[in-house]
Amino acid sequence: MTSEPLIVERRGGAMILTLNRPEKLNAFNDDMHAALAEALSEAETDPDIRALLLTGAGRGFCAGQDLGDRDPARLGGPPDLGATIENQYNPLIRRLRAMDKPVVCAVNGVAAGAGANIALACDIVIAARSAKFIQAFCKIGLLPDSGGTWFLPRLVGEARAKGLALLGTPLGAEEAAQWGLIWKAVDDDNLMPEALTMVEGLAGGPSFGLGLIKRTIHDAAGNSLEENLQLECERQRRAGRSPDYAEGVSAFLEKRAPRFTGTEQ
Ligand code: LHQ
Repeated sequence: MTSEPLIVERRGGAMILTLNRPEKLNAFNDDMHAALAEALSEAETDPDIRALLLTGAGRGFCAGQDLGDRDPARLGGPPDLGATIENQYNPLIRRLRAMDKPVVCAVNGVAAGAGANIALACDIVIAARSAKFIQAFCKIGLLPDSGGTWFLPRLVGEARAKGLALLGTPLGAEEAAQWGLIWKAVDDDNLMPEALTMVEGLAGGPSFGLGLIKRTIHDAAGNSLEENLQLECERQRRAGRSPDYAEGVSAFLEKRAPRFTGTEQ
């Protein structure tokens, strides 16, 4: 019997995506890629979805590509890994980054290869203390993909990026948080409660403003200070016209909880 490679659930304004091939530590096959792409399309276009949570079923988060499906011996020759990257992994990373809605990643266990870098492409990474991040590519003659060569040096600096990528040394969640690779490590039992509270909070937040925060921080990676000062100015002008700004200020002054709608107008 085959089960769904991705479990999609909604909790209020949050979409919860659970990679679901636990017997393979949620390694990606074509079906899982297709299911995730479909769910992300739905999240992009449905205004009722205002935040996402990505996690894994079982003891692992994701072990990257299912190597059984890209085995030169089984395939009778070398597969075109470039095609896999171009058609599956790169579009996934682009979508996670371009999504105007915050994406939380709850790393529940080992995150290896592309699995580690898909986590890093999410906006907030919270990991179980027992989880490990492994740039496993160097063990099989590959280089970090799914944005790894871009994310790693930006998050932890070139020295640590090279150590992780050239040695493939597993990095525990606690150290990953200390290094600034992820937001935080939590006790295993607290992972899902904390991640769900976080994503539900984000889903009830001022979504237009949250989208601008994400986009403007991303833009900063390729901009000068002057360029980002300009962007901040333009986008703050728009944010300041949103109903959520008015509501946020009223709620603050009236000492009550805000009720955000998430819209620009
Ligand atoms: C797996 C996998 C896996 C299949 C565990 N595939 N079965 C992009 C484009 C195209 C092609 C190439 O790649 C890429 C990007 C990439 O992601 S390349 C990197 C691919 N990933 C890896 O190299 C990691 C491979 N896995 C491991 O090194 C270990 O499984 C880790 C360190 C993640 C976990 O070790 P353990 O906790 O000791 O678990 P295990 O090794 O016993 O795995 C459990 C099962 O999952 C096992 O199956 P079995 O039938 O023996 O119980 C593994 O074969 C299977 N599995 N990863 N990527």
